[in-house]
Amino acid sequence: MQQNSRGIFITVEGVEGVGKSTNIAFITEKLNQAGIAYVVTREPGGTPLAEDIRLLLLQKRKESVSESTELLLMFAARAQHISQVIEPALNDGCWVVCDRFTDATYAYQGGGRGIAQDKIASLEHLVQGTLRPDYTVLLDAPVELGLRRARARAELDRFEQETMQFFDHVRAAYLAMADQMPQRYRVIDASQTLECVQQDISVVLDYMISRHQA
Ligand code: Z5A
Repeated sequence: MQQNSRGIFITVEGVEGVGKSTNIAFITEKLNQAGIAYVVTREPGGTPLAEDIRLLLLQKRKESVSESTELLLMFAARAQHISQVIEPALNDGCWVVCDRFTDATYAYQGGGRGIAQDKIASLEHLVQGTLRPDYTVLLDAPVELGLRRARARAELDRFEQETMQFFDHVRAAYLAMADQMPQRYRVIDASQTLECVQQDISVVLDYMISRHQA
């Protein structure tokens, strides 16, 4: 279906292994059924250059990575992703479904690494201007559960090697953002069976679709 007005920007967030990739596939299936044009993408990444930066960020290395380097690389990838993928798609009237976005920076670099929120906010302003997600689906589950699922699956990347305390701070930062921005956030209990998680996501998506396709 051809869309005329600006598209809707949906981000999916949560700690590792909570089911972001699995449920993004479900979300896009629902958008297909509703005849909505969409782009599905991810961060860090989403363009060839930003995917190169992703590799730099996730690779395990002997050299320790400074917090500022990590923060700036996240926003460098994001700047490219916004200009090449997100803004053009939204301007074309497509919905954008993004696996993580700037709230991941507040959660991981802010909550996890302890970088001050105002530093992150100044880069957010520089790179994004007024661009913010319309909706954020937070898949929330106890950290141990997500990590168990993620670790059963593949070799650990640089982030996945962090301590439980780090991930507890990440989860707490996400839940704090959900409390502060109830209009944007939809929190789903990701510790349920996949069927129940997807029933909850369906309710949220039906609301978005009815609100924006009316
Ligand atoms: N990062 C950052 O620090 N700052 C930033 O600004 C950004 C990112 C943007 C890469 O992210 C890293 O970048 C990430 C944060 C950092 N750190 N880490 N680690 P990523 O999103 O690519 O990586 P990830 O979070 O590790 O994603 P993941 O491991 O692919 O997890 P997921 O997508 O949430 O889960 P999944 O693959 O859909 O599911 C995991 C398994 O659980 C799989 O086998 C499923 O079949 C299973 N599953 C899912 N749901 C269920 C339910 N409900 N029941 C049972 N089993 C389930």
